[in-house]
Amino acid sequence: MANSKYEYVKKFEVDDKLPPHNWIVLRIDGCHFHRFSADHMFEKPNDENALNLMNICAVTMLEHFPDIVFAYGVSDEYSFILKETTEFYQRRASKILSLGVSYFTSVYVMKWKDFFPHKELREPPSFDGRVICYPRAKIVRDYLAWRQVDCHINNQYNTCFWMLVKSGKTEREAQESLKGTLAKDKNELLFQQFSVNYDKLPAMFRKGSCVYVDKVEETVKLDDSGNPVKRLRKKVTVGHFDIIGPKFWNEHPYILEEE
Ligand SMILES: Nc1nc2c(ncn2[C@@H]2O[C@H](COP(=O)(O)OP(=O)(O)O)[C@@H](O)[C@H]2O)c(=O)[nH]1
Ligand SMILES: [Mg+2]
Repeated sequence: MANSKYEYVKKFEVDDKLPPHNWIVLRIDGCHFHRFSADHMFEKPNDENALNLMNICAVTMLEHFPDIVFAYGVSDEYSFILKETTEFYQRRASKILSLGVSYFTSVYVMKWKDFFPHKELREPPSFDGRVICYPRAKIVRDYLAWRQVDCHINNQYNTCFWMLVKSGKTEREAQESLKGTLAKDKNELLFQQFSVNYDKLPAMFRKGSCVYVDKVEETVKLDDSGNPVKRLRKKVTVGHFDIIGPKFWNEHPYILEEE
């Protein structure tokens, strides 16, 4: 049967193609993870398994979607950078957003038991997401720096807060004693009261996690004279680097290379 009578409904659809030559950032964030993390008894302030689960989901994203060149994650959020020239789903925002969020969520559920073998997943985790376009790699770097500064500020605060609570203060008292303190005051508090050197805490907690495709040299075989035959292999890698300064980007110029 010809469907011409109904086909006009398609005209209501809006074009949501993202502008060309822009880097696309997809940021996902756990919904109500304050409650979710409490219900699943995540360790405070950082739960290593919960963070590693997020990281595995991000690695799987990079393996599945070839145009993601970098990802940065902290707490219950992850940002994925798609290269400026991507033609993934003709750059349609709703497709990129919905596919990215649903795929990430499915992997999170599938991998849950690998990270929490003794904890039942008691409610369906969900993530919200958004896409943002940036016309320059420089702005993408500033975006990532913004997320990492946030990671630092939150982690330093939460480390102090939970140390105080674990030492017997109420949550209100802990909050009161941290009011108006500067970064160096917090480091001092950790050192004086708890003998904790903030800089010695795990890098994953302090810096968040970076996921990217690294080019690693590997020996594939030995030639007839016994010399190694090497080739470059692409490997999705997780690291906890400073991405605010230039060092990481100078060492990996191909990640945000503009065409
Ligand atoms: N205990 C614990 N909680 C976490 C961890 N990661 C994230 N969370 C929780 O997730 C919340 C994430 O913040 P946000 O996205 O602003 O709040 P949401 O709306 O409740 O998801 C944090 O405030 C924590 O309560 C973790 O590793 N351990
Ligand atoms: Mg959240």
